[in-house]
Amino acid sequence: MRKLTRTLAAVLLCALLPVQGALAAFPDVEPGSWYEEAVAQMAGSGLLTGYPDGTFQPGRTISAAEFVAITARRAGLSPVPAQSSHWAAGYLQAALQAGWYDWDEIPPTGETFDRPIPRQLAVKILMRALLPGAPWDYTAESAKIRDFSALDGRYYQFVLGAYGAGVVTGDANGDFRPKDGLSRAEACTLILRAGRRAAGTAPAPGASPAPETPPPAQAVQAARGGVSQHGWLKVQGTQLCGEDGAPVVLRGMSTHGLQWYGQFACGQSIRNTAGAGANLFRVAMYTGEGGYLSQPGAMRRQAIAAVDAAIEQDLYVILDWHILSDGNPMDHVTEAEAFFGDMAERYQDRPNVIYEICNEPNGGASWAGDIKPYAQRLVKTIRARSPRAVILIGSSTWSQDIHLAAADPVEGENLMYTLHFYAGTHGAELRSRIDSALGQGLPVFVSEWGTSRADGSGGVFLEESALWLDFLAERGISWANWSLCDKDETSAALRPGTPPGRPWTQADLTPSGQFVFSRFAG
Ligand code: IDC
Repeated sequence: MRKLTRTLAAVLLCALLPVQGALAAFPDVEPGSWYEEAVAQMAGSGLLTGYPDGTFQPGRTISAAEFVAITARRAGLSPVPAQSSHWAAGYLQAALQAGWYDWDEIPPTGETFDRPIPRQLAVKILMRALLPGAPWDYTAESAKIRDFSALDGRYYQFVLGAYGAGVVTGDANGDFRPKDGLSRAEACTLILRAGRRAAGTAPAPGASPAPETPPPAQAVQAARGGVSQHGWLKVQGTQLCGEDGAPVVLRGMSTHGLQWYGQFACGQSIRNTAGAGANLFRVAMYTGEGGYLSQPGAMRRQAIAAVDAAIEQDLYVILDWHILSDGNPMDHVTEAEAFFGDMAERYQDRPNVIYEICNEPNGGASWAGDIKPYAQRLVKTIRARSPRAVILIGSSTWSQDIHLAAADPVEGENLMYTLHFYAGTHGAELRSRIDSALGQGLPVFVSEWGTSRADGSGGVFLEESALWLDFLAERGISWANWSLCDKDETSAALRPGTPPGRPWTQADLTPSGQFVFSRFAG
């Protein structure tokens, strides 16, 4: 076995080491093929050669060891002493030390050195080695990758950066196939392109002339799972499903208060959110704090404009009666009935619209005495105009008391119950409350959550947020994140001063925004 390993190592070493005269055409490299130039260049620079029998084997899958060794040579990284006797161990150790990849991705113990390197990892290594710090634009680039949802989150920035730099273009179907292997021909092409970009001999696509003005606004359809795909939603058991009965998970952004940050609740901002992969938008219409109760006409107009803009982007859209300082929904039940009656009539033919009838009851509002009777009235009002729409119902303690709703739910179809959490404040206890509620048959919808503490600030708590989102993903629970605005608070997705009216780049997003936008796909 050991001998065999040595022989194999010798063959592979031979396949990689520069050999004089390697420029001679390989019999199996088709003249005029898409990879011919890359192979010739790479072989000509002595970065790799053919096999001892004179072939190059362009279609053969490249191993982790081969890819790292070639990239290291291209980047001028010398091998360092390593424990394993594998032929490429010195290169792999040097690359690991240089931070091109993490220990778990190619363990230095060697068992995966000779396995195919997944494309997403190859791109990470390439970008770290040759184009570190390349900018990445989530909105622009993720839309180009048809199978973006198959990509693991830890590779987003590298793959998006590689697309932005023109290093990767995707296959004929627009797929990246992040977990597939890479042929030797493909590897040569990628390494050559990245090397040229690093040397400044290849312009970044779209880099010249530098756009002085933002690109024109373009309609972007929801990247995945919008209304055109799923149609009228229906609740089956505890799961939200599409018209065809298949489970659907909605993920997207909530606005901040329309009365303060309405500029992020229209046109381009909604388009940017859809373009980043969201299929949900929540329109938070505060009732108190200068909201609907003090200026019903203006707030109604703004809410309608936001809903219409979301519909245009193929998004599902939650119309949220955002009670907060006014903690008991019964206090303004008449206004709520009038508003939702009007809206349910207006949007009765629109499968997009979801009605959230009371954001967060709090204070003295009780489930049995106030919230449930309120919900029964509102469900009746909405159902009379829009019989199929999904209706979201809050609970006491800022929509955390779903156990009370689970024990005594409202009668009717297509009703879901909201659970709100803030990752810096709420954790395992609320999660287990969700599991109990689901176990009792209560459909749960996280119509608001934040990466911050419950006051909208503090942190940012991304690890806790990731735990939460994984938990929700495992259970097929939909969510909207608080909030799409540029307020100087950690829960805000945009940096202060970000213009609402142009496409955003990664640099416009706060750490919270970057994290949340990267999780629309799951
Ligand atoms: C917060 C905003 C903050 C604003 C405050 C009061 O982030 O800028 O000053 O409301 O209007 C909720 C509410 C949501 C809160 C959010 C964070 O639904 O309106 O927004 N939060 O405190 N419930 C739990 C947390």
